[in-house]
Amino acid sequence: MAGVANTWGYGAMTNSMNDIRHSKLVFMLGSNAAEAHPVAMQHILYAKEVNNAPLIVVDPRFTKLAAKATDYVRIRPGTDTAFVMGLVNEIVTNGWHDKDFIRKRVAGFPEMCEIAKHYTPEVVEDITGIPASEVKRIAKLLATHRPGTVVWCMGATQHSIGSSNTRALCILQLVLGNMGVSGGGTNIFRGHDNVQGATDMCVLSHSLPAYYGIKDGSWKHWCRVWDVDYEWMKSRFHSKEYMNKKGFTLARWYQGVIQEDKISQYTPIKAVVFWGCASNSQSQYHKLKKALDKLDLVVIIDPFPTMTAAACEKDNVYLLPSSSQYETEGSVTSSSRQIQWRFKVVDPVHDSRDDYWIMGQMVKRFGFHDKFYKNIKKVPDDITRELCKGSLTIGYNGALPERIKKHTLHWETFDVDSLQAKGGPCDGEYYGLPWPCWTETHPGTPILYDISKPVAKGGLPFRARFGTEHTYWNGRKENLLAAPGVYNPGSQVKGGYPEFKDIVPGTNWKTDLSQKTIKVAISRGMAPFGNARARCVCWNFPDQVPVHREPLHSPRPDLIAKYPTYPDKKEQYRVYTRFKSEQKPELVKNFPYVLITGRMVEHMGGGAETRSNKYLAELAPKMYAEISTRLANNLGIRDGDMMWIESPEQGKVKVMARVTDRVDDKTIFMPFHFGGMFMGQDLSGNYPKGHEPYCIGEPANICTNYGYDIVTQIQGTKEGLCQVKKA
Ligand SMILES: Nc1nc2c(c(=O)[nH]1)N[C@H]1C(S)=C(S)[C@@H](COP(=O)(O)OP(=O)(O)OC[C@H]3O[C@@H](n4cnc5c(=O)[nH]c(N)nc54)[C@H](O)[C@@H]3O)O[C@H]1N2
Ligand SMILES: Nc1nc2c(c(=O)[nH]1)N[C@H]1C(S)=C(S)[C@@H](COP(=O)(O)OP(=O)(O)OC[C@H]3O[C@@H](n4cnc5c(=O)[nH]c(N)nc54)[C@H](O)[C@@H]3O)O[C@H]1N2
Ligand SMILES: [Mo]
Repeated sequence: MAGVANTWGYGAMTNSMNDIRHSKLVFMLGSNAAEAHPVAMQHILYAKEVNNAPLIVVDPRFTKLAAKATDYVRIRPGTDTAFVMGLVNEIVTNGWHDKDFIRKRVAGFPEMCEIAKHYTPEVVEDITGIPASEVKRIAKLLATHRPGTVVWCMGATQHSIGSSNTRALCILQLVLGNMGVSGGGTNIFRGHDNVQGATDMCVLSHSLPAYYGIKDGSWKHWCRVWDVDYEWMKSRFHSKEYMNKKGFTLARWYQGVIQEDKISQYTPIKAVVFWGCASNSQSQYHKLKKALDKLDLVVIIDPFPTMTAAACEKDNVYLLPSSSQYETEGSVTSSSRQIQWRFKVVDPVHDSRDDYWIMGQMVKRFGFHDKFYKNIKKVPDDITRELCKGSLTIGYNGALPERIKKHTLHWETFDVDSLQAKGGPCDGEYYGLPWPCWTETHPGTPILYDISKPVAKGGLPFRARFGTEHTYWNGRKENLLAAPGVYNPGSQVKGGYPEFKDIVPGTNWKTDLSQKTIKVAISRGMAPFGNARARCVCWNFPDQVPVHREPLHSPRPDLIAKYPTYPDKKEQYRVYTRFKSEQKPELVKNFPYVLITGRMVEHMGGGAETRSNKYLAELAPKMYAEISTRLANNLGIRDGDMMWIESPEQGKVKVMARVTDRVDDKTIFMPFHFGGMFMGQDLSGNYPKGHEPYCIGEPANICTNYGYDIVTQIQGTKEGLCQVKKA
């Protein structure tokens, strides 16, 4: 069957939640941490209160986080790249950039500046709606409060140019010299419990575990780890081509069934397994629903039936009740790259089984249990051990189950500010052995790219990953390794160096399973992955330097002409993806409002869990849309009235109006946690009897528009257009 990937998240934190306590400024773009990361808020508020750090919040909505900001910046959805490149330009123009850091540790700076200079404060104002004076003021705040941290979340990533947003934010931190230092960094607050672990272990269709790309060498590496024959593995695929071909993503798998966009696969998809995934989290839901009706088989492995069960009209669905996190154990990895052991609280209740058991049974019935489980004597410890053994790229190899458990059991011995244990059985180690944890005695890496510490004590330079030299479009050639004089204390080489290889002939630090290469590097005071410069120019991306491109569905036809989107992509993760052919300037006439979506603190994801909890359901029982006072009055809509929100692709939902000036007069916001309704129709009769959630509502994703990131194919659920009518 085709692989299906979850590409929601993007990246990992370079520092940690706790390290924000050292920040002199906190810049948050597209995050509503007050609702989505309420525990992390304590560190953000600490920086604000104790360090007097400005808290800058960039969001189209005045959110609960914005309410805590010292500086709230209202931005037009989908224009963050223009704003951030504008900040970069303003910083460089005024000479506020960290010249020493850039000279020694950054690549492609002059080329990046050539592009950034287009984004003058006036140009930024036109694109983003942020006054030019605000652009200048925020740039000055960033320059005068170092080190500052940059935090981003889904408001930055869920766009057709989401990957450009994330790169622009990295460039901002490089220009300010805020990388590799406590209080700085690029800190992506991630999503689910253990989503970092899930990404690290590859719930993705374009790589193998630990970011080993799907290539022959990686397959051979993992086959060695799993102790299975590579030739046998190859024989499991339709053809060699498919072994190394990216699969479908979670955002677009249903195209593999309905094929509205052309697919590049030898067969349509016939069956889907939802393993801890609620389908109403996917955009264009009315189209996904068509796929559910067409499939031969739908399997839901979840503690709850989810909206998927209610949406399936055919008798093609199997429910396998899985247990919850409290009824199982294993390792989980946090946003801050820290690993913890989760101990079991109770045995699985009712007739549920834990995910390991279900997985084991499936593998048995598919007939290859003997191959994959022969070295797994104890579940889950031996599974963790196997992942550690193979995941050398991100240094999971030192985080063995015994060490993780010891940390979790002694977490009171770790310091809240530094994350380091003071005395006790984990003395000197960092909590959760933040990856990379290179050896069985390595303390973990609390801050990535920090050259003030020896590598053996948690320091690291930037990784050498893209060769040692590059020639830019203007003909300039640059050495990509770090400048002389840049090295971690104790390094045998006093400057840049490439990655380690051929210590064991024919292998490198990523593929040497004896781990000798890594140990040799550390014993020389050096990083296994080399010591290079961080890139401002990514020659392997569609835009080498991030530039503004209008959202696919934009309210500004004039800017579509000036900043058009990409050409269509013929084969992106097995499906044709429309960009240019989808960007129609006239759309705004009939769909005049911008639609954005996001979270509320009371509910989680598709809401199957939280809407099945009567206390949370009581706190937030109703699906709604935020609409500004002026717009509501113009449309004759009063707070609490029902209204229809309609998408350009014939999706529509009937929801309650919440009249509020959190949103501006052109923007509608909907939370995406509801399900159980479909375009005005009540589906609660479709849930298994007794398993209806306590509250139901329309899925916002019926209205979220077509549109996907050019690199990751994340769905653009934070840009789009809609129409609003009183119901
Ligand atoms: N209570 C609760 N907590 C959660 C979750 C949950 O469902 N419920 N989900 C978890 C998961 S999986 C994730 S990924 C995280 C997500 O955490 P967040 O990304 O913080 O949550 P969202 O509300 O989706 O989006 C954040 C903000 O982005 C803004 N935004 C929309 N468009 C734009 C734009 O173009 N530019 C900018 N700058 N901002 C924009 C929205 O108005 C919103 O306030 O939360 C995690 N935590
Ligand atoms: N419009 C819009 N859509 C969005 C977003 C948005 O901001 N706007 N955000 C996107 C993002 S960032 C994300 S991450 C996705 C989230 O989308 P999903 O991952 O589909 O949403 P969740 O509800 O968190 O789904 C998790 C499911 O796992 C089940 N579950 C919980 N514990 C276990 C377990 O131990 N085992 C098993 N097998 N199942 C378990 C829960 O009951 C739930 O049904 O939504 C995306 N969709
Ligand atoms: Mo997420």
